[in-house]
Amino acid sequence: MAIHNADVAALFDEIADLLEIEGANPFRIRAYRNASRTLQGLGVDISAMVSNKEDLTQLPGIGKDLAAKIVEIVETGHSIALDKLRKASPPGLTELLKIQGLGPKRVSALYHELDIHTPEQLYRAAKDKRIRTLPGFGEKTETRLLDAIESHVQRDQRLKLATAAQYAEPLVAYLRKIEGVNKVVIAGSYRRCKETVGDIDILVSAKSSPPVMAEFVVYDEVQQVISKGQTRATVILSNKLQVDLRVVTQQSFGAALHYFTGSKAHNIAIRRRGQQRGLKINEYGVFKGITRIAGETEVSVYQAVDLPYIEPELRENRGEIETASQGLLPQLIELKDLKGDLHAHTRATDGRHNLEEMALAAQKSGLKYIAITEHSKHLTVAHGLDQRALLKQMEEIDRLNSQLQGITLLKGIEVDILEDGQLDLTDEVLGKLDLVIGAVHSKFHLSRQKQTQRILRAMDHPHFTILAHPSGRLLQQREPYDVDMPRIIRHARQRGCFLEVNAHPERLDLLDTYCQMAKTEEVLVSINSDAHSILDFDNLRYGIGQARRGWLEKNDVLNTRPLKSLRKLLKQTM
Ligand code: DGT
Ligand code: CA
Ligand code: CA
Repeated sequence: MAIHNADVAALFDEIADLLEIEGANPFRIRAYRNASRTLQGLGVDISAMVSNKEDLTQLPGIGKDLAAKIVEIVETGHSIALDKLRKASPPGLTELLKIQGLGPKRVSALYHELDIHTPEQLYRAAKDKRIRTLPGFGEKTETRLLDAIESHVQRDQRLKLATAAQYAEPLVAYLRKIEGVNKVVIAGSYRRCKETVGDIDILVSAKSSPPVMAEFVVYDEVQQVISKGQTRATVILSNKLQVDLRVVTQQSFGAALHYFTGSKAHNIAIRRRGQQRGLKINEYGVFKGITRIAGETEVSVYQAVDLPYIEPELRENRGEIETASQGLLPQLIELKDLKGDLHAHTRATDGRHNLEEMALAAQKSGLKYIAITEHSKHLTVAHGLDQRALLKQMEEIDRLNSQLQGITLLKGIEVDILEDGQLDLTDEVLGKLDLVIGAVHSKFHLSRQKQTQRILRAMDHPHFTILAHPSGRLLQQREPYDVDMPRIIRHARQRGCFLEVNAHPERLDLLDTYCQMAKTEEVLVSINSDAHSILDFDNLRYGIGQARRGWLEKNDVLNTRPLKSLRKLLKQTM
């Protein structure tokens, strides 16, 4: 079975986790984490690189030792170093790390002091009020942990969209090569660009279905065949991802695509609309009595119920059908509409590449400008910049801008919003920048009122431009902090500042429904990669998906503006 980038990354993460619980050298731990990040963002297949004998040390953060470990994992499926670490600790210990609020230090304390190494043991200990006795835990932490364990246990097996894509895209390419296959399209929540997907639904139109079925179930990654019929099959891939495949005829393709794209709520509403017109709609077509009147294309299905085509990202039955019937659907933003990226890091803090490398990579992705927005000094884990280091970087940017052609670097900062709403750098230096992104990176557990006030106060700062990842959630890892988002959106409007749609696959933050609210309030959003490496500009597509789910158009997005208009808009905030 082929080893994917994500598989190697997961093993490296596990090594880093175990080393950290063990209390190993922080630099060693960091090296594994960096390597994992490189692999997760890598656009090329690491297995292919290994079999082509390419030099892996070319990759950011991969030295000789890690390169050898990658080769070992790709060739054997495991790592001896990891096996050793696993042996030295009870199984399941790393499972505890997935519980919100538990880092390696705390897991280490729980394990060494209370011999806790499973979520169940942790739950019992918290119920028995034993956790609070540990130094550094306390009663509050104990209560918080109880909630966290509960949501951990309930968490389902959904995959992040970008992770699913790593598996789905090669499978689609494989299916396209089968003889007699016309079209292969992924439907379901994947096509609607939901941030996580439960399974993958693939539709194929082909001359004949048996060869497709036969080839599908022998795909290299298939671990288990759940069912296999004449025209449909379900399998589980090696990463536990379920894939449903259906082969349909050309004349039903549109109807099937519509049906299996969903959402279910949207389908039901469309079917009802059909019934009102005396039509029956199912995955085979649109029927008047026994006559098929539409179904070859999705457009024909919508036409049959007097609607224009509705984009998949809108199909959640959140008002799109009514809006479509009034002819008022938005013209959704597309990736090519982005002219720049306003959030990127370099090696000066926790990024992997230098200014010039980032600028050239952005240009290669079709962008005209990028803002360099390093962390500020308060964020010590990321080596945040102080005033002096920032001023020095600004000089470098000036120098580079005078050399670069066709791409412009903007001077920015991702400045920490401190607990009291102050920003982590002085007005004097912030005033010299092109833009100031404010971000919450600490004190996630303030009360709703305090958290909201903290952010509102930061936004009132004279130099504040964009609120980074406004909810602070990390998909499947950290819930959004408790904050009055409608109030923040309204405040952004009054204040004339902007909100970020952070495109990182783990963030996708602003949330889709709040994108919609920002649009209604006429607050522009900025779709930003938050790039920490030259590979991360690829993530912009997930930000676009998120924005499309939030009904956003080109004009609703700050960084679709050409540089000159952008500068004007930025000036207005400062
Ligand atoms: P997921 O997989 O949980 O992320 O979400 P979906 O939307 O991909 O759901 P899934 O895979 O269960 O089904 C794919 C599509 O098939 C779904 O979006 C709509 C359609 N579908 C499934 N079951 C029903 C149903 O009972 N009625 C209707 N009208 N459509 C259905
Ligand atoms: Ca699905
Ligand atoms: Ca499905």
